[in-house]
Amino acid sequence: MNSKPSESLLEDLDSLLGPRGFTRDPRDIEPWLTDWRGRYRGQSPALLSPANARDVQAIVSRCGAAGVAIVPQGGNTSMVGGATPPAHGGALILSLRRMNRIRSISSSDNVLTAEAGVILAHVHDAAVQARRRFPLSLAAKGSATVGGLVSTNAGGTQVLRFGPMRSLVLGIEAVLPDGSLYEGLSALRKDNRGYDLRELLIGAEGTLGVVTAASLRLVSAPGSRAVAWAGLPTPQVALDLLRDLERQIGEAIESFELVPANALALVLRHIPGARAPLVALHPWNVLIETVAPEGASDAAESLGGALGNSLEQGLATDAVVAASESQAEALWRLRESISEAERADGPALKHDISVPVSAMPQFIEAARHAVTERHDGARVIAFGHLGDGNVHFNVQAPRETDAAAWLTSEGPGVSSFIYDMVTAAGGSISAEHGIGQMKADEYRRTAPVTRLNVQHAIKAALDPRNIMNPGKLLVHGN
Ligand code: 2HG
Ligand code: ZN
Repeated sequence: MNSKPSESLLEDLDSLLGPRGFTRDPRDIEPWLTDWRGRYRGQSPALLSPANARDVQAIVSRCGAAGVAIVPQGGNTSMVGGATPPAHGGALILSLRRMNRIRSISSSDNVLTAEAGVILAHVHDAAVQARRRFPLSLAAKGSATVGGLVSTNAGGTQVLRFGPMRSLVLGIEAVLPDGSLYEGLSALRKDNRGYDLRELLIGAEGTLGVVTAASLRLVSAPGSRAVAWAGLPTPQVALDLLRDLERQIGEAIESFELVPANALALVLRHIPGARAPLVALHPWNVLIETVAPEGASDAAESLGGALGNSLEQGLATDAVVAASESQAEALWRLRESISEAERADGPALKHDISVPVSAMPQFIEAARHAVTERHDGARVIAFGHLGDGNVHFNVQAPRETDAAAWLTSEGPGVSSFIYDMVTAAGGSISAEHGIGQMKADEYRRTAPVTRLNVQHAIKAALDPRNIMNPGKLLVHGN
């Protein structure tokens, strides 16, 4: 059990951090008590905003000694309530947003070192200025921060070619639960000295320490890029199209995102300025992005040629390649606005799941059928990263029902049902969003015992007082 922060601890933190780093004003704290989806709401007596890793060490040491819980927070874009404080109001929010300096960029090492509070879009800009790029992107790039991306092993829309954060983080600086500083920033490509703390901290959801900075791998800037949209009849044809394009242009493919007709319809309804990309509506669509290195022939030309061949084989019904950067952006906006459009449409159940890539088309159809058979009128929106075997299998309440009431009464049963199907298919109930508080119970129910035992042992070894983001990922012992 954690302790409530005492008045003397709060006064101590106040004098340590000063007015820019410490507030108890409810108006300052309010925006950080609720998650982006508006699904979780917590309470906290103070918001701590340290300026540097030394401040974080001092905070963690003091909270550790007092047994007070800390909830690290970056851009507050978690889909699973991972950065929302608990409702009992006993935990302190530790915001990394003030630590927003890019410490260094080396184009000869292809490494950018950024503090935890740097926003992803700023990492992108800095990399471009150095004539490089950081190849991880997601819809929340304007608010998601480096610390959160590391702590959730974020994925996004370029995993197909470059992998998730785990493949892009070379080193980490973090404050561990005992207040010590792990100085693991690194430009090394190879470092084989036993257990890797970096790997433990990536995806730990703030339960093993506070990430304060990370060294990120950069790749060369593309010579040109091409973005296309294709309409097709089924997810299986979509996957066949991907494999056919890989055969023709291989490595050039960076993104291959699946968009069903109902997700596109939500975007067209709720997102101002959104326009359908093809003349007809298709049951399924894919957004494809390819790049060509400098000096190679234009990406749009080779994607257009390859898509033309695939169309002739019946692997798409219709397709368009963006003719300009603004058309390319408009196509991406359709894809990246799905979460926002879904949120505007009302509450939904989110299931961020993976199965082996080859099994995904069949899984989507079978799971949709099974869910709608059990829950007449429930609406499945399955979209996302087909090429990674990861879709967001979201479920909306039947029309004409009170969505919030339906989600409360039916939601847990629907989610367990879907997670059982995923587990039976050898999949994961958390492909990219993490476990957070939303899936903690389901994770405990579905995870292999050995996996849970080892994770609890690691947690107990590093954070014996359970001060780091309690209630997330691992709950109630095992
Ligand atoms: C995406 O792929 C994000 O757009 C969010 O992971 C998915 O809103 C969702 O369910
Ligand atoms: Zn996603």
